[in-house]
Amino acid sequence: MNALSRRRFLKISAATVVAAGMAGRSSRALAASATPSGGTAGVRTIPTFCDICFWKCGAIASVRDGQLWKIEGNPLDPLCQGRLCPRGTGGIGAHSDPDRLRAPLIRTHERGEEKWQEVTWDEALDYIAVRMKQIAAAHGPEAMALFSHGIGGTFLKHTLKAYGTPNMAAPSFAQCRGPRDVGFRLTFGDDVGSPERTDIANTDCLVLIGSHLGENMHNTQVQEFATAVGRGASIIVVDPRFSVAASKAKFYLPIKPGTDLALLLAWMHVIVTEKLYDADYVAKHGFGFEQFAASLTSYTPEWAFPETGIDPDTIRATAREMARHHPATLVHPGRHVNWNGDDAQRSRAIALLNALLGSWGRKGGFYQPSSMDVPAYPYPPYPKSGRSKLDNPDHKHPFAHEALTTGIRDATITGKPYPIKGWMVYATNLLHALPNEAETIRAIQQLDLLVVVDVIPSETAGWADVVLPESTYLERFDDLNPEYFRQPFLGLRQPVVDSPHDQKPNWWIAKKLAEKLGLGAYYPWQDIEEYLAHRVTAAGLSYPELKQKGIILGQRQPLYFDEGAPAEFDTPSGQIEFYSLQLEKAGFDPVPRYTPPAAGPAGSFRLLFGRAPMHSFSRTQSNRLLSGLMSENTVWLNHTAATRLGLKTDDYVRLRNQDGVLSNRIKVKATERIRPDCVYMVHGFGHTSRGLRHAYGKGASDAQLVTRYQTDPLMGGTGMNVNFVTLEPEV
Ligand SMILES: Nc1nc2c(c(=O)[nH]1)N[C@H]1C(S)=C(S)[C@@H](COP(=O)(O)OP(=O)(O)OC[C@H]3O[C@@H](n4cnc5c(=O)[nH]c(N)nc54)[C@H](O)[C@@H]3O)O[C@H]1N2
Ligand SMILES: Nc1nc2c(c(=O)[nH]1)N[C@H]1C(S)=C(S)[C@@H](COP(=O)(O)OP(=O)(O)OC[C@H]3O[C@@H](n4cnc5c(=O)[nH]c(N)nc54)[C@H](O)[C@@H]3O)O[C@H]1N2
Ligand code: SF4
Ligand SMILES: [Mo]
Repeated sequence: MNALSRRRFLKISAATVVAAGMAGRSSRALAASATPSGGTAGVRTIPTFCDICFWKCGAIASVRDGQLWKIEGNPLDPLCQGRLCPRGTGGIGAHSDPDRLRAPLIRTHERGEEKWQEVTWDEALDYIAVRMKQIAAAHGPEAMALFSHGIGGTFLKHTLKAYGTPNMAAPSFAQCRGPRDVGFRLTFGDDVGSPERTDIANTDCLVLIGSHLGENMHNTQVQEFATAVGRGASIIVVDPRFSVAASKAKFYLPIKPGTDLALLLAWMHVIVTEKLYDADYVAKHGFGFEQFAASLTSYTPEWAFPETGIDPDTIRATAREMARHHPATLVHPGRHVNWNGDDAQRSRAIALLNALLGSWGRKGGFYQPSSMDVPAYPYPPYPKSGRSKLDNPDHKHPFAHEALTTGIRDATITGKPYPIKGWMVYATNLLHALPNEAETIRAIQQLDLLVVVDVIPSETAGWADVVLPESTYLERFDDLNPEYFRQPFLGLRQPVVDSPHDQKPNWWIAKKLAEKLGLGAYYPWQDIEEYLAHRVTAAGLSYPELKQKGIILGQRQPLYFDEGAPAEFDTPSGQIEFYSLQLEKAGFDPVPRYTPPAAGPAGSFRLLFGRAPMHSFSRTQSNRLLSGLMSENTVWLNHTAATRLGLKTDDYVRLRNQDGVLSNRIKVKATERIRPDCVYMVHGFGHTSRGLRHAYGKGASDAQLVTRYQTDPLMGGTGMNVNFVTLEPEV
């Protein structure tokens, strides 16, 4: 871990212990799976895995005298190697959050007024089942959609498939990693996965384009980044903002936002014209190299300079630096890559640059992950739907291989290609995750039924007809996690403490709802442990062992081509497609082509956003331990621009976007660490839900300002870095 995040890590560890010690909540520890820890009297330790983000680090929770005490990394876990990130360490604050949802709620007033009455689980699930049956009778079961994010959605997906709808989507595709997966698939025939197959630990040259590791706290990657820095790897960071990662870089390129494709093309121009690429690798595995090379002719560093703001010498020097270290050069594919709407082609350019460097399938580049073979539970077959999913009508975005949240939202608004009348929303805060809040609310107003399953009263819950309070990850079992990774392993989430109120786990909710819908046959198991034990045993493994250790390791497979990993590419040509036959056939550019980003109104700043190490999206601002480390976000503004506007650090402003939307008040951070043409804020703040008593009104929401988005023609992702703001002093 790098020095900065390490310090933060230690800081939060201390804060956690103190605060947890003071919490005094009377949660009863679950003894069932506990293993006595070595020596500390009254302490039980229970292995599980974290859910403060979707990385799923193996964790060991300690319960002291019946109270949840602390949570640490499971040393057996290959993902976290015994260390959680600050958010994971502070995860116990999710259990003790006084603003948690406590009981099922049914709406009593207008949608959005946040007025409900507490009901029993039976009443809530009856209410939902009756309406779901009405929707199926009037419009067909396809008129129900599920939005879910994370492993906890598995059982609700099962119930909704059994009910007969194919319409289910997560924001992690169209609002996050979709373009990257498409760009890499088109090129290598496979995507980079999650956790990404990036061999950061072994790289000699790491290129980060926006990926702000150290603020983006995906644990494995941050640890491996620290290892790479410690080994003296050359780091190249491209970011309009001097990120934590930039502070570790040999080359920092403060690029003009939205122009990365120009830089990538110029880099490839240099590598091709100077013949610095891995010629053997390209000859052996590449398809269409000649056409690709010819397409780069005009993309000189001199051409890229006015586009990107990066001078030609730096472009050449960084291209040569990458080539010098190849194939152990890793141009990181990024994760949240929905920026400008040309994102799949930009991601494809990143894939192509890696292909030139020969890094796919090579040590220090991209390894071949594997997973353990854990058979699915033998459920009855789902009913066949007469109608296909409606998020991408006529395959308008031909390369969308996962469902589009925003496509379901569009169909809900228009009623086409067929009506959507009910939404079930699990562990996603759509009002913070999808661009253009007003469109989401318009869609919600078309519904006959909106059910939100959450742990806290999120903004989306504020619009629901029924709110179902879930047990947190520390209080429940979830589905098994047979992870795809360098080292295959199987992880188990299991309860550490009881839920403090009338909260229930997702599997229970999904099963009971299925029973009320007359779909009980889809849940032949009585209890989740029966299900889990069945699957683990079917995989030839021991469930008691998994409960005791939390992790079972699998057989490590060859990671690189020269170790015997198969050099196979699932593309039409069976090779790495420098020239994409699929894109050509679908009428798109077979090799990436640059179009400059549209400029904003005069005097405005492009709005950029990202992560802070101690928060996850919009889900942790209520967590008292994590909000203690950062209770509101700030807007980063270039120092010169701040002086021109008469603003200084800690002044409050409001941001107004190009469509007149005005944000909550937010503090200025005047800094040299950002270009003068953009501002930056951490995503997830500016909560407007009154039930979030602690987080309410603290900081501003980037999501509210993202009224515009640019849709990626290839795959329907929503580029959200296309909004512009001005700053208004708060008097
Ligand atoms: N403007 C803007 N939009 C974005 C992004 C951005 O940076 N800016 N980021 C994009 C990215 S990369 C992603 S991946 C998506 C993420 O989008 P989401 O997954 O929707 O992220 P969150 O906003 O954290 O919403 C998660 C919700 O799950 C709830 N939750 C937490 N734990 C549990 C649990 O155990 N059970 C249940 N039932 N609910 C739980 C939280 O309280 C919260 O309401 O957003 C995307 N959208
Ligand atoms: N602590 C924490 N860590 C997280 C998460 C979290 O919620 N909290 N969420 C996880 C998830 S789901 C995701 S998807 C990732 C997201 O994290 P990443 O994929 O690493 O990053 P992004 O959110 O795409 O980008 C943010 C960075 O891109 C820069 N940037 C903005 N515009 C441009 C541009 O035009 N060009 C370039 N080169 N850079 C630009 C910003 O200044 C910022 O540094 O983080 C993951 N890790
Ligand atoms: S990266 Fe952090 S928050 Fe995410 S699962 Fe791992 S420890 Fe938890
Ligand atoms: Mo994401």
